[in-house]
Amino acid sequence: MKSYIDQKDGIVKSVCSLDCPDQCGLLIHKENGRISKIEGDPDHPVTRGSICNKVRHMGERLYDPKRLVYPMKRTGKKGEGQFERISWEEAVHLIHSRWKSLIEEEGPESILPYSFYGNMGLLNAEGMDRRFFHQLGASRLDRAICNAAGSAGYNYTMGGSFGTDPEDTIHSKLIILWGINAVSTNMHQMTLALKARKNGAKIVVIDVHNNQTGRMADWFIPILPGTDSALALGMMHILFEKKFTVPEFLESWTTGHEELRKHVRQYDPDTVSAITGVPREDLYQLARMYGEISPSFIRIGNGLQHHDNGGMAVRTIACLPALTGQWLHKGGGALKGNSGFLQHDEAALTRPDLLQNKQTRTINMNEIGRSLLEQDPPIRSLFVYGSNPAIVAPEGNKVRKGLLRDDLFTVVHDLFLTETAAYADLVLPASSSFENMDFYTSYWHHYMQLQVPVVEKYGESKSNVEVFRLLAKAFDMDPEIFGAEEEELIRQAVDDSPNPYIKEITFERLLREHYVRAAVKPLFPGKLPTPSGKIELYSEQMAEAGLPPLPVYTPLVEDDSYPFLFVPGPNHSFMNSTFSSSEKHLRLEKSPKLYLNEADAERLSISNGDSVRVWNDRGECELAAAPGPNVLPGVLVTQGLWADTPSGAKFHVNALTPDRLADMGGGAVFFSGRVNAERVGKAAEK
Ligand SMILES: Nc1nc2c(c(=O)[nH]1)N[C@H]1C(S)=C(S)[C@@H](COP(=O)(O)OP(=O)(O)OC[C@H]3O[C@@H](n4cnc5c(=O)[nH]c(N)nc54)[C@H](O)[C@@H]3O)O[C@H]1N2
Ligand SMILES: Nc1nc2c(c(=O)[nH]1)N[C@H]1C(S)=C(S)[C@@H](COP(=O)(O)OP(=O)(O)OC[C@H]3O[C@@H](n4cnc5c(=O)[nH]c(N)nc54)[C@H](O)[C@@H]3O)O[C@H]1N2
Ligand code: SF4
Ligand SMILES: [Mo]
Repeated sequence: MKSYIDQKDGIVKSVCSLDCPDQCGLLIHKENGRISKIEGDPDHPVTRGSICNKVRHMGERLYDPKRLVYPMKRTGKKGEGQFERISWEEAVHLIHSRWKSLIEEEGPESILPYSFYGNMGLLNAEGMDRRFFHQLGASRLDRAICNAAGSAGYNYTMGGSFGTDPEDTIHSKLIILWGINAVSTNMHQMTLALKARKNGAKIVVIDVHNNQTGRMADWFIPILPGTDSALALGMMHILFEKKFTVPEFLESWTTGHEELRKHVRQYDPDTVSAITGVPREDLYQLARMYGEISPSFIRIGNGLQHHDNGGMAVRTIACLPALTGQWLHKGGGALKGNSGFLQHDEAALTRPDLLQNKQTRTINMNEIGRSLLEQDPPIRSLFVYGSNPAIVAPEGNKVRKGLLRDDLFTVVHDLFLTETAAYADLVLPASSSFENMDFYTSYWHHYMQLQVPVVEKYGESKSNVEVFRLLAKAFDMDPEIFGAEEEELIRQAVDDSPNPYIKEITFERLLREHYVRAAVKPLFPGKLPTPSGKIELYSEQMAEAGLPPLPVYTPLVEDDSYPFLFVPGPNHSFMNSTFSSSEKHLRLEKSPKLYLNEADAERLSISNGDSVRVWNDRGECELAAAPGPNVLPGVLVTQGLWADTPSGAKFHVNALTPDRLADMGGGAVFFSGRVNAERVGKAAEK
């Protein structure tokens, strides 16, 4: 196996491990055995040498003096963050003995893994851990916090995570960035869109916030939160009425276009304008542009699906390209995610057979607070890795109350003493992705990438794979399955995968070529993995699942009568809560702002910079007001999942977000909560 660990100096090809669609190729500079610089790899076919500021400054995070170096056990009260050093041997012994008695007394389902994609490497994020917990028979986690609703909606329409090739989008003549803050969250899609614009394309942004991306658009269309499916249905109404549709495409490659044509008559421009806040003339103009310009490409973001009706919003938008036959044009179509193309052999890697058909319970991670407090029989132990639920999970106050339970044995494996780790009984230090071997599959572009270890593991840190290997050993699990080395695991997952798109990809090729492209062909002419093989404008599958078989608009749940919808999304300089305690990234981001419409600000006597308390029955936070025209009346927007600060600043936005589940996929509804707001302090005099 190729390793650069012994090499003291040099430049090594690498890959960004963060939960970001771009999955950039990196060059890691090494000096005296340490990473001295991180830059983009100009040889990467899509990301071509440019990377974001977050990762350019990643080095500071890797060598941050706050990084965890050894295992620790709690000495103070839960939540206080008081710990003392222990050995790995003791840590593994403590986990093993506690879990062994829990399994004997209450069964393995009393143990719950809780993880997400702090590191997108597949062995570490969803490899050895899955094997271990399957064999243990622990409760299962439904990892639905990110894109579950939208993926389910897109899949009903298109059969899987298959969309336009982003590299083709330079050929598009109309690019609609719909509910995605691409400048911050998918920067290379923005680069490609700007290239297309040089060739004459128009960029339209549809968002509830005229943010970094909206400001770069040729046309920014503000929309009321949770009303996107109504807008798409209004577009369909006009497309059918004005005969912008392409009957041959509808006939050959879709189901239910006749039903849809009749069905969308009810979504007339006046009705849709009243729902969405998009003026009637703008709706007509948008539909006309969409009907006339080809190729057109819709990049469907994650923001618009973090709503009660998020699955249907994505399902509805995903129908649009079929109406105008865009899938037949290079650069035309839509993209929610592309992970279907690079799908590895998941069963070979995660071994669901080890569950032995046991009907273990599944807990939705969006309900973690409620589950910790109310689940019966109770969760007695939580193993957290690659995620920071005390900051990122909805109903944050419930989450923290749950983590405070004295009878809950919590283990947190992370690079830092996160807010969640502060509640742990045991804290284990994690190695960074640059210290591990793993493979990566982008959910946006079509390249699979390999990470080989670049530097020694920091302190006594261990990768997720190593930790679960150790635990498996303590539990006497089969060494054939649990002793497998990283290289072997990658071969199992990739080399003989049944996915035809990656038939030619092997461990050897990854090692040699660094960036290996899936054998992607245009989707049409072709057969989709939907039941009909076509784009399902009418979906029998949805009817069977008790959902409306045709796209519809359903209003958000009115959970209370507070006057504002609260949209707390991610920010430019953090990656979810990652970097929210890094000094450099904090300096770049300064402090969280509350964007509100100037009319609302005036009514509430709120001026720029004033401290505003935002609250509902779930909790509160305090943010600095930024009134202006960038959001519609009745909407409050803030960006960033901020860390708990030593000063106790109230930045925990998820204290206010609901833990309801979306219409599909058990998805999260971070942006569908209602709140009130009041000024509590004046802006400091400048
Ligand atoms: N810099 C940075 N990059 C990131 C992340 C990060 O934290 N920071 N996080 C990563 C992760 S895990 C993900 S999932 C992606 C998320 O990245 P995106 O897909 O961009 O999703 P969000 O940023 O959550 O929301 C996108 C936009 O949706 C808007 N929005 C909210 N509600 C609605 C609505 O009802 N309708 C419409 N049309 N728009 C709405 C928000 O104002 C926001 O501008 O980014 C990834 N990349
Ligand atoms: N209000 C609001 N809340 C949101 C969102 C929002 O838009 N608004 N977005 C949601 C979305 S889309 C997502 S995806 C989630 C993301 O939420 P999380 O998945 O919790 O993401 P992070 O906050 O980045 O936390 C990742 C943690 O993993 C750790 N880590 C990194 N690499 C490794 C490793 O190799 N091993 C181990 N053991 N740990 C590692 C990092 O140090 C970090 O503490 O947040 C959700 N929460
Ligand atoms: S976070 Fe995204 S844009 Fe930044 S380096 Fe990683 S993959 Fe590239
Ligand atoms: Mo996400």
